[in-house]
Amino acid sequence: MKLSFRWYGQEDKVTLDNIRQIPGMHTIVTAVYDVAVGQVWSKESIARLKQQIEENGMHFEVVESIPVHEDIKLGKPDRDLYIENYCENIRRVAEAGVKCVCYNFMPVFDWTRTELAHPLPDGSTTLAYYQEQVDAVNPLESDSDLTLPGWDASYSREGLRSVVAQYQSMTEEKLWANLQYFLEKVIPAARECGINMAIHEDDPCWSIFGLPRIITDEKNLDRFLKLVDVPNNGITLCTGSLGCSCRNDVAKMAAKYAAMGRIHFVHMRNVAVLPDGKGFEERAHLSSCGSLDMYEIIKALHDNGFDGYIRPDHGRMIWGETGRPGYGLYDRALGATYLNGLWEAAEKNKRTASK
Ligand code: DNO
Repeated sequence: MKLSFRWYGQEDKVTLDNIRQIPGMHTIVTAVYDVAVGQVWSKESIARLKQQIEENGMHFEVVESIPVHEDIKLGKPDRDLYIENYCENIRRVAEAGVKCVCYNFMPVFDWTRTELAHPLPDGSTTLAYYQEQVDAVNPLESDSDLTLPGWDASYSREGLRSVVAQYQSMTEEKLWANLQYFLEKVIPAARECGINMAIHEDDPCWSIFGLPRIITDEKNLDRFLKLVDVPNNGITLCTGSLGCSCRNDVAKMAAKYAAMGRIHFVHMRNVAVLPDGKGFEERAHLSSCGSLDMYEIIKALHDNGFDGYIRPDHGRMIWGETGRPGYGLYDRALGATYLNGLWEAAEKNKRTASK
């Protein structure tokens, strides 16, 4: 595995100087952030990222994300233009040495939480999702300024309402068809320049605000991989996105999709699933802090030949750190060292077992 860390560019309070001191750090995961969704990234911006990262002794091999324009997900007539721009971005990042591109196909809202600084008993704060708070919001009617992390902040209140309204007649099957249309154009372009595409599961992995969500469980991931059945059409296994539903056996999925060679990127984090569908709280990475068995997941990846990129996902805020929710330095760095430890254990365990 290649250990990686997400960095939001020059504006990020967490610096490349900080990140390079985390043991075993290989790859920086980032993107061009100053271009509107659907537009082509300038070669200069991509080259600048590469240079900054390499000057700090790390590699620029993963992009998270090249976002998918809503008109592609909605299947609107101008989607071909946006898909062509998408393919051009793939070619441009490949030229700079990128090997893997993470993206998602969630209508309108990316990852959604209802509390950004939920206090935990040890004095840290974390991200949480309480279903009843989500159920109380109707983006079509709400007159509050809805902004939560992960949401595209460029929407005005009216803009958000209007894009949500366009999905009112969208069924899951229609969204599948639009995803297939996108993949049939994008995957051949990615293959040509050696990029592995890695779709991120929907977070949380169920419908919110009445919008369809389809990248949610094993059955749907099986269906997704068959849409274009080549290795470049793969997944980002996000343990927290899948693991917030008890229906998903994340270790089993890790084993299965790693053995198929279809996991190109892994987001590792732990969640505490609340009883009776009440939601979930994000927790420290350590298995005993949440509902997921992180060792079993890493072991499943390792023993099934996973050799892609892995990054610690969201961290809590600890030691008084302030910053981008989920993306501070300290708790993610603790997560990274824990992942190093789990991987070393899985490796040595397998070696001992085969002696
Ligand atoms: C959240 C992230 C997601 C992810 C996108 C991929 O922390 O994991 O925002 O980057 O869904 O497109």
